[in-house]
Amino acid sequence: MTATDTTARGGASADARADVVAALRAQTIEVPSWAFGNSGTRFKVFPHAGVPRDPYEKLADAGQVNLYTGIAPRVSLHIPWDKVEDYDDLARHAKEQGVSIGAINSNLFQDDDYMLGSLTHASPRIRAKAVAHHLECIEIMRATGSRDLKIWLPDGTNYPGQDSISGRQDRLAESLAEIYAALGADQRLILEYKFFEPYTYTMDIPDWGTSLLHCLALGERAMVVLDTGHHAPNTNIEFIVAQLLRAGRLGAFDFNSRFYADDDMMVGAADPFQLFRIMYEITSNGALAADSGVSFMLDQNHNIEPKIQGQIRSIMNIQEATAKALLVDAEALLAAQLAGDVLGANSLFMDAYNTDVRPLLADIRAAQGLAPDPIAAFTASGYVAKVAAERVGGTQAGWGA
Ligand code: PSV
Ligand code: MN
Ligand code: MN
Repeated sequence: MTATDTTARGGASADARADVVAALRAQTIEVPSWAFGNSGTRFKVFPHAGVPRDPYEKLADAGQVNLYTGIAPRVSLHIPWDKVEDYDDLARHAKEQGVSIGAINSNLFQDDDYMLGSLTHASPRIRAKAVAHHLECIEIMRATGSRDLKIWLPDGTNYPGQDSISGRQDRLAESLAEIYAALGADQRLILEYKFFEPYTYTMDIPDWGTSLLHCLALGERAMVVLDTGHHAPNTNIEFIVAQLLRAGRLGAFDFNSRFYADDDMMVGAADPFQLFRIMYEITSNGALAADSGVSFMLDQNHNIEPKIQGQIRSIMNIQEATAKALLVDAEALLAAQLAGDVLGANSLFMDAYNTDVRPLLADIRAAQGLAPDPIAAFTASGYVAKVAAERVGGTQAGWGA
């Protein structure tokens, strides 16, 4: 099968096949700077040779992911982990590596002051400190050309009665409004939710509904971030995707996969069928295009697998799920749905999912001058051995830095 002569979608016209190829070629995925540093569980962090010592080296590694996949042109930063003296210079360096700066992530989870909350804290002093951190992040966005301020709020409570649930929501709404007011006209606030952890009784933004309500109150440049690892088991994530798209408020994905909790494993590793179902909601609702406003980001921590290859694998998994979703025969599916043909509709869906799209993607890469197998090509390049020699003796940047 070739990119121009795919038989994956039986009976599909040459035009439809060309559309699939064009959509895949236009897809982009953002990688997180923190995926390149050492990270682990609370039990052990396994060190990897050649791990970046500063944000510059993280961007160099991210540049490799883009070089071999051709679809990872942006890198999310995390402040203060990626703090530097000169952000114009960092943005210039990113450009030299073939990438640009994506979302700026704030950090509200590593400061002693935030034990009982940050943007929701009962103390006006501590809320003001948390708001000021975001104003600093917005300055960094201006210097680096970043569009999105990403907030994951770790606030919550551990015990019933510990604090007022609604009082905390009021304080959160006020803090968010101050941050939103500081954004430029071309900047967005993207707001993540997570059902538990670090707190166990309540989280202040536990679900997409809470995030959406805050976004609606803030204004049209406030959007929800859906982290695929932040849901209770068996949650129908594609349903949430469809709802947020209907509301025009799906701002971004944090892609990863989970077996038990917020595992941050490679996306598509635990449940490739779920990833396909999610991507089908995206492709069938016209949300894949760059101008859809949905940013496709990875949020992963590679503990035992090599980091750059781990990012490449995740990107390939998303590409495969996207290709399969694009191969669903929309016309035939609609006809089956309208006719009440339950089994026929499901078969059409499963036919697309069960298609081996790897040859199609290899052909698309070859047509772009990329190696058909990006992981093999990257591994053969010797980059890891080269940076391991150059970066000897440093301490890694990132978590805890
Ligand atoms: C913590 O749960 C978390 O994994 C969130 O998903 C954030 O997006 C990420 O860390 C980076 O702050
Ligand atoms: Mn996340
Ligand atoms: Mn998470």
